[in-house]
Formats: sequence, structure tokens, C-alpha cells
Amino acid sequence: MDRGRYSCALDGRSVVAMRARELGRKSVVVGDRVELVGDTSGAPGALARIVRVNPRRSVLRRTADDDDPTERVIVANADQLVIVSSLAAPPPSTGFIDRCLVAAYDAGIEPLLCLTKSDLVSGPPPILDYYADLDLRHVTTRAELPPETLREKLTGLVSVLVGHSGVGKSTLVNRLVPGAGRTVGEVRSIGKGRHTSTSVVALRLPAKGWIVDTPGVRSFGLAHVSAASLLHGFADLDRGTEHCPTDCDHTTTHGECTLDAWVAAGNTDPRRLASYRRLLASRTAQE
Ligand SMILES: Nc1nc2c(ncn2[C@@H]2O[C@H](COP(=O)(O)OP(=O)(O)O)[C@@H](O)[C@H]2O)c(=O)[nH]1
Ligand SMILES: [Mg+2]
Ligand SMILES: [Zn+2]
Repeated sequence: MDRGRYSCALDGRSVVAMRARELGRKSVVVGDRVELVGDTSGAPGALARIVRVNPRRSVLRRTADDDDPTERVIVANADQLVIVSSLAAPPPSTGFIDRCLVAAYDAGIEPLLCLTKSDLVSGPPPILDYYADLDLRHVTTRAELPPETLREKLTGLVSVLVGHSGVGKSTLVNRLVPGAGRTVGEVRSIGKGRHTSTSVVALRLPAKGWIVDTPGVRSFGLAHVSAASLLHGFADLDRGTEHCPTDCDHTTTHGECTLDAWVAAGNTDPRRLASYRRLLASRTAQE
């Protein structure tokens, strides 16, 4: 999307379209399946109109901050959230990854952890210990090798790439989509305010499927996720709440929360509980 013009894929060609008035206030986002009328030739200067947005199979949302309830839909109809995190330079941030996991669960899409820059570290990455009790799929990549394992996991699916700046997303996209021409090693600033657009783009994979790059998405505000749903992003902890009192809010101030005992018994990494409670606290601050 660029200045009210949407680029739509139709039978292998790219058709530029604008929203038709009958759409009203309904949003059109990357990944939406739409119905077009008018000039769909894709010829230079041709302009079609989007008259209908089909029901969405999945919706990936975020809020700008935990304390800003304004909800934004980032991508519709995605199958997979690829959480890109470098093993070094910068080191992985479990706080960010945990947020992404909550967002993926909330969106109803599968998370895949992609650990980049494996050439900069040796031995098994400690971050995998942190997620050992979670059924989290992962791949590792390094710039000098073609990302074959990742490519296989993307084939035929719509995958959204998220990650901090500098972790190697553009490098990956350029390897996966020849000719994508994503700028490497540069942080693109598209305006400075938080209300500016984030230029999310969908790129077609040569094999089959789409990859959605989200260069402007730096954080996943989770104000739109309820406290109960937050726990669904922590399946390893969710299992430990079976014997909590029904009104348990799982915070430390609730004396009868059984999560501390669950963690002490070695069921999952204690840092996972700390991370969950940090997320809970960041949300309660705004309520
Ligand atoms: N050592 C190493 N550096 C990498 C790797 N992948 C990317 N980089 C470097 O990391 C920096 C940021 O990469 P970029 O793709 O722009 O990251 P983005 O901000 O997430 O799009 C660049 O200098 C890349 O050359 C890798 O696997 N190993
Ligand atoms: Mg980039
Ligand atoms: Zn509890």
C-alpha cells in the first residue's frame, strides 16, 4: 500500500487498486483477499477498485504500546509468525520473543523461531534452554549459507517476519526472494512519530507462498490481549495453573498461586514465570 493505492496480486500480475466507497471504514491490510472491479489489466496507469474484503482466516494485531489501546491489524490471513532473533549482535531478547508468542497465539497463527548469525556463536544456543518446555519450532541461519531449512518451512504458506532492527531480516528476505532488493544494514525511518505508516510488504516466494516483511514493527504492544489470553502464549506455564484458585490472577500478590511451586518443581525455566509476570504487570499498569 502506498498513498491510498493498493498493489494486488491477480493471476500472477500486479494490479493497482483503490478502495471503493462502498467499503466504508473497513480497513484493507496486507494479506487481505479482496474482490476487484474496473480496470484489472495491470497496464501502466490502470486503476481497479476494491469492492469487497473477504472474511479473514487470521488477524495479526498489535497496539503501539501496552498503554495505548489503539489496535492495529498488521497482516491478515497469515499462517505463520517467523520471529527473527540474532544469536549475537544484538543478543536475543526473550522479552520480545515472548511478546511475539503471545501475539501469534492471539492471532491464531503458528510461531517459528528463526535464530540468525549462528556464525558468531559456538555450541548450542542458551536461548533454546529457555524455551525447552515449550513446543516451539526453530531454525538457525547464517548469512554465508543459503537458508534452506527456513525456505522449506515457508513453502506454500503466508509467513510474517518480525524482529528487531539489525537481526538480519533483510539479509534473509534477499536470500529467499531474489530481486527483493531489501536494504541491508540500514534502519529505515519512515517518519518519526508513532502514528506514521510502517510499510509492511508482501513478497512472493519463488517456490510457493508469501513472505511479509514488517520493517516498521519494533514492538508488540499487547493491550488488546486479555490477561487470561496472555497465559495462552505461555503454554508451559498454562499447564501449571490447573490447581490455582479459580479467581487466581497469577501475580505474586495472590498468595495461593501455584505457579511458583510448579516452577520450583522444575517444570519449566523460572525465567519464563518472571517474563509472564512482567508482561502481566506492564498491562495492569494501564488498567
Ligand atoms: N555475522 C553475521 N552477520 C549478519 C548475518 N545476517 C545479517 N548480518 C549483518 O547484520 C546487519 C543487519 O542485517 P539486516 O539484514 O539489515 O538486518 P535487519 O535490520 O533485521 O533487516 C548487517 O550488517 C548484515 O550484514 C549473519 O548471519 N551473520
Ligand atoms: Mg531491514
Ligand atoms: Zn495462579
